[in-house]
Amino acid sequence: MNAFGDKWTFTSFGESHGVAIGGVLDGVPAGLHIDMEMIRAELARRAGSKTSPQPSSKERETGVSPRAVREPDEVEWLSGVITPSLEGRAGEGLLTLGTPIAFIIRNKDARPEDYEWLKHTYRVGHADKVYEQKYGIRDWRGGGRASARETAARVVAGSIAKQELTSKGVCIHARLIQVGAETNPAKFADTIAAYKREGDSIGGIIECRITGLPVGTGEPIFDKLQAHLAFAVMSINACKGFEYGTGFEGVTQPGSAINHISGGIAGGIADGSEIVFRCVFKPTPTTPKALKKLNDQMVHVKMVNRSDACVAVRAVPVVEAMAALALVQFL
Ligand code: EPS
Repeated sequence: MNAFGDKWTFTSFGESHGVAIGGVLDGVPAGLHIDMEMIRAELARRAGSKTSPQPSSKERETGVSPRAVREPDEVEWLSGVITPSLEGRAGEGLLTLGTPIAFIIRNKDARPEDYEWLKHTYRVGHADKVYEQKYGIRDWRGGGRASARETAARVVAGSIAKQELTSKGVCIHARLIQVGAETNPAKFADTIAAYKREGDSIGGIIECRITGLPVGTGEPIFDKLQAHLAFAVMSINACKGFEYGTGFEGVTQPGSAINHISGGIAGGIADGSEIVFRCVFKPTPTTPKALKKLNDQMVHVKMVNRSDACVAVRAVPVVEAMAALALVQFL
């Protein structure tokens, strides 16, 4: 389904080349202050830049989707918030009303015509085919509902959740720790650029660290904290694996060497230490190389340049957003 969470319920909607993508966030208490600058900064990170909505030339070279760069990602608030001045209060940002918060982000750089030739052709490793098999119909314009564009709505909702968690002393911080086989962050950009030059893509691993979560957060047996984090993170497009604590690599170590590593969670309950989880993102299936196989004439060159060479780069704030949406349910 398209809704996440039972206390703070986030519903995501919209297709990549439709009018807009957006969300409804219900269950947010009244009177919270929303820092708009923080939301803008998170959206800019998601679009490929840490500091501004316009990625640097270096970032652009190294495989960030040019469409994501061009999309202004301006949030239009439809309900659930008012400006502090309407309440006779000073300050920037918005105040929550306790009613459903609805917002949209218009798709400004939608170019469905670039995708027309994929109407009846399915990309290998993409969701196109199963969407059509399941529903008998699909929005073939870009990635449709399965496009990473949808993650912008998650970042807006997640940022609100993150602000609430921060006010309670909970900090969530994710970073890219591996690109392909490369683990030196200084070499990530060049590694991605090399795959991009080949018309190819590469996967990546993100590590997320959470501090300040009260001991006891998490509800055994079926609502274990790690199960909720995994459910949230694995719902992100292209995410193929989740591990925490000793993870998969722990299998090669004797218990005496690794039993002290809890990953911040024991028995599904936060133990008060830092929570550390990792997740892996596969290489983007929409690449010039893959599309050339589908269309030898390559008449639709424009479209092939629209995807990321390493989607894990832009997934970092999305992982934080989904972790925040998972954790805020426990407050
Ligand atoms: C993406 C492919 C392109 C990207 C998109 C991520 O979208 P589409 O094929 O749907 O036009 O531009 O990124 C964004 C537009 C964004 O805002 O993140 C993909 O393959 O996931």
